[in-house]
Amino acid sequence: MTEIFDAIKHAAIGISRAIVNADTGATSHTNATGDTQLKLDVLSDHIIEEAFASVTSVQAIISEEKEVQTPLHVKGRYIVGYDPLDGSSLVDVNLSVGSIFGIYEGGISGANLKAAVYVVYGPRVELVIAHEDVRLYRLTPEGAFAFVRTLTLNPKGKLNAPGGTQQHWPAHHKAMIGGLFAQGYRLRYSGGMVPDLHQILLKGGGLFSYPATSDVPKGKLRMVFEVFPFAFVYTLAGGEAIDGNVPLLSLTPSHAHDTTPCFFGSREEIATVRATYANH
Ligand code: P6P
Repeated sequence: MTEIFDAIKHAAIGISRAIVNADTGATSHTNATGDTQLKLDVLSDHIIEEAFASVTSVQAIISEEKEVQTPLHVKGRYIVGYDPLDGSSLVDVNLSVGSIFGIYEGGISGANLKAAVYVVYGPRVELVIAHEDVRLYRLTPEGAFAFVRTLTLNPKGKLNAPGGTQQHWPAHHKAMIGGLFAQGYRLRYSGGMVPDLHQILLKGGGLFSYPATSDVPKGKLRMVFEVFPFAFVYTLAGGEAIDGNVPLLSLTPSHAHDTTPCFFGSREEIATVRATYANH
């Protein structure tokens, strides 16, 4: 697993440099989910693909930006699913973006996820590795990722990151989100999954939600590249991650680009979600 983490660190440094001056224009292509691909999406994907080329423990890599997986080493133990630059359209307005990685063994499903890594490209470049525990690293001026601290979620937090278009939220979801704000939760939502979930994790807890809505009835976020890795991180940090009813890590996609409604948070907030969705 160490050589996988080292490859991700190498790619993260390359992507952090590319973001600073890259052309953020659109290509004439769309990815498998129908999103318009930015030149920076393609460049980030290429940087990651190059970083994994010599990692013999990786059997294949599968990118959110590609329809099919790329075979690497036939005797490799792991398949790495990744979103090379999540929220890339936010670079244009100089907001934080991120890369997300899930390391799977024995097939791609929530139960087969063995480790997760994400990178936040913000005022600082930070990287979180979830394996035996959840560890925060920060890129130093010398170009190394220095360990900062382990991360855990309190049983109850203060932050609320409500995703999705409010006009399309189901009524019970709207009432639940309104109830949290009525209790004094602070709204923290940038439209970038990685910095939004990173903030809740580092600030002790709360709730990030992207529900099924009338315009995206199966949710927007992708199981393999985004949802499973963060479900792994939040669960290992002492929180929970569900689709409204069952643990997200109990799900198996029928297609690599499948999406799901998702709720990540501290235990008390997830209990509120479970109670809200129990009859819907
Ligand atoms: P909305 C970015 O495009 C992304 O995939 C995630 O990073 C983010 O959480 C979500 O979409 C934002 O979606 O519909 O709230 O703008």
